[in-house]
Amino acid sequence: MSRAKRLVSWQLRERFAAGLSAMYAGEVPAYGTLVEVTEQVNSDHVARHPGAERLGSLRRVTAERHGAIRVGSPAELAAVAELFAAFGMQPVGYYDLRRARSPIPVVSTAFRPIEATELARNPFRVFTSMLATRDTRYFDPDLRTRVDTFIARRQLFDPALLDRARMIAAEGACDVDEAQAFVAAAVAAFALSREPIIKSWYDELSRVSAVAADIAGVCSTHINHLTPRVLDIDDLYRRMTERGITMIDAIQGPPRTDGPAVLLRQTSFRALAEACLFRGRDGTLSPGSLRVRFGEVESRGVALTPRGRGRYDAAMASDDPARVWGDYFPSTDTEMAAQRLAYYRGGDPAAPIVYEDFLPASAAGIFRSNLDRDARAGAGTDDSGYDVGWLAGAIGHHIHDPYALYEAQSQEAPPQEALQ
Ligand code: OOG
Ligand code: NI
Repeated sequence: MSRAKRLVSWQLRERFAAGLSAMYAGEVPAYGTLVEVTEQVNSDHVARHPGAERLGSLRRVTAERHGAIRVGSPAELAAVAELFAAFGMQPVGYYDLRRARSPIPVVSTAFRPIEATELARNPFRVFTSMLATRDTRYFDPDLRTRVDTFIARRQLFDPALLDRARMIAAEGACDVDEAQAFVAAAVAAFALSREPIIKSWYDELSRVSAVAADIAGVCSTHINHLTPRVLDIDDLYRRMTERGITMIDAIQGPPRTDGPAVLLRQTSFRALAEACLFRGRDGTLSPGSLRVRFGEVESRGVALTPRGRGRYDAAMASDDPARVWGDYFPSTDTEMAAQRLAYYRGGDPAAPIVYEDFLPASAAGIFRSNLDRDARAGAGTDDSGYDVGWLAGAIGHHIHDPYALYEAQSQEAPPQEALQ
């Protein structure tokens, strides 16, 4: 029996990431510049540094992106989980950004492939945050009810799209002639809506937090940034500045060091304000603008073990992490592996396992640096009950522990050809 050609989940994921990238480039011109400069930095870097592909092939890194979205309720997060499952992306890790030095009223997870071969094919990931409406320090009971009601009435995804996603996830593949429409519909669900925004509601939420307004002040979600991966973030920073794009922040995460790159370094720039329409109390429409999207770039290093992460946190607590780095970390992969500070496939120092996740302090810094202002938590204690177990139960999905995934990878044999 002849069967229609099928696309498997990584091929769908590759098309999904590419589709979002094309859409975002059309919407946010500075993103196009960022991708262009990133590709130049990466090919220059690989040409000059033998072994530069040890943390991922140039092919993987060139296509590599992470996006970020924000939703308003566990039901919406569950819908996101169903959609992303069709692309082989599962929730990994729990980030409580309310605990950051500059708190943000969200709890988050990241959807990504979890197997080494899948990550090597296409590692697309989406940092996904949920508004913490149960946290009474931000939302009093009356406001919480109104936010929850508003969220419950909107529909982020067409039910037919979610039905298709469930079927594709169950089969692990999709007929090639259906794939294009499915991916296009999934991409379109994350476009910035041009629907009028109710001004009084948006403003009321903005007084709680700019993030609350961005999430619950409108009837849809949107990709708020799409981040390419660069092999030399300091070089990128310099070249973007030369192009006249002001990178707003210092680089988040570990300092530049001579030893093995660890975890994740990120920096961002603010996108331009985009036109929108506000609806006033009397129903009249007036033009306005919002700055809800931004640009970000990242570089990735080796994944740290819990022990390495303890050292990292201690180094970062210093006033000058770069100066004290050598007190916490050795300068070679061999030593990192011997001291069990980082993960290496089969324990082989020549085969570092790249960090595939995020950092809560950096994530909060990225959120923060792109807001005009954000509110502080009100007084009181946190009795919301949010934690990873609560979130997993609320969305009805297991949330993978990143350390367990790295640990399992480190037990695998050193790399084969496919991972190079
Ligand atoms: C997410 C910010 C976090 C990162 O790379 O750490 C993030 C957001 O602003 O919605 O994307
Ligand atoms: Ni990001």
